[in-house]
Amino acid sequence: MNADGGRYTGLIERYRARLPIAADARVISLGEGDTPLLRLTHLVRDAGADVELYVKLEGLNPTGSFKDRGMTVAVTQAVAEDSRAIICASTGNTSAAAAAYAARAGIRSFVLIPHGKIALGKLAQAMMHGATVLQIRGNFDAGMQLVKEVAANAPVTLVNSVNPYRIQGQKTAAFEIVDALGRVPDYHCLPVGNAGNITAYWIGYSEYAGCAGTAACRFCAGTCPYAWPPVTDRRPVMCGYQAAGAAPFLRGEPVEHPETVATAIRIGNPQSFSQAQAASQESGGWFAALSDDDILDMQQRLAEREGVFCEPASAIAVAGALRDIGSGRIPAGSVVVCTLTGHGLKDPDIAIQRCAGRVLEIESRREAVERAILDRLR
Ligand code: AN7
Repeated sequence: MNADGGRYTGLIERYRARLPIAADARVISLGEGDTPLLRLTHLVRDAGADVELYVKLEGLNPTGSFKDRGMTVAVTQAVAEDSRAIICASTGNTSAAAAAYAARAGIRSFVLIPHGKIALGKLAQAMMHGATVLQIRGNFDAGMQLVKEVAANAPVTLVNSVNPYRIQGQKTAAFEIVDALGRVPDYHCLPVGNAGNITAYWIGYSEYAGCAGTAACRFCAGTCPYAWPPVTDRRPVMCGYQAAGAAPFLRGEPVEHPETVATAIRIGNPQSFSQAQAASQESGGWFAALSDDDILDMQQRLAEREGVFCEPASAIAVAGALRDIGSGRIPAGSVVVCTLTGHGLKDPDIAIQRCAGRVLEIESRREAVERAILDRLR
């Protein structure tokens, strides 16, 4: 037992041997990782499907999204390099995580966000944690271009997923899934925006399959130092889902004006495009697109039928998985994991709009309350 009495202290400590963090580094952590892997029952039964379907609840990370996994490693490394400030462009979640981990580290954060297209909860987080919030008259892709140029000149560390330490942290979600299931899932389904996460999962699964550090590893071609004996000999098929209005992977090229209600994945020019394409091909997987209606329907069904409240961008993974299960593309008997990337409370506006009319205005009298109950239970 260590000085912390063995309590969980974050993913760097848990997976330290597989992460590029110096032994004497000051670890910047908020206790991220170790998120639940929940089995869905009602939605599977509703669909008449014969699969084991799990959701990885990444919205239960400290800032409410999977971005914390990458940020703990990226900010730990930035501090180890004596960086005094970090910068990112973001559709919201990266900025929330960057702001929080910078606060924890005692350094400055600068975040570029697209005008008017960021969920309220995410903006509140960046502001509350003391980030300098720069709202640009442009979209995420324009912001990404700007921060790459700025970080090349100014004394700030870029913490978008082009920073390889981000990807290293995010790969740990794949480890957790295999560790929790005691096996590799047959299919892994997730939303794809800037494409860092699908890249990270594939690296994590590949590492557990003993591919990393070998010439066969498409990502490092044998240069990465984390050559481990395989934990398993299998890897899942990777299924990436995009909003129909922001689907560069289906077009095969960048989309100039991406639009979707799922603002988190309103991205037209993904920075990890080629890595994600390689992961998809190598795994025998595919990309598919869903409409905004499909996304919002599934967000609501997850909330109503399973008690799981995720943000719209996250629901796309389950919408896509169930559609592909229904068509047989994902065969019966499969073990399927979907990543629910962010918490539903991030975007209260969308949820409240969606549920308009669900609040009953009644008089402040016992009879009125009782009538409302009896009406509903009839
Ligand atoms: C909830 O915060 O890009 O394909 O700037 O917030 O790894 O980009 C967010 C992305 C999925 C897509 N789900 O992941 C940002 C940002 C949620 C997200 C994605 C994002 P990537």
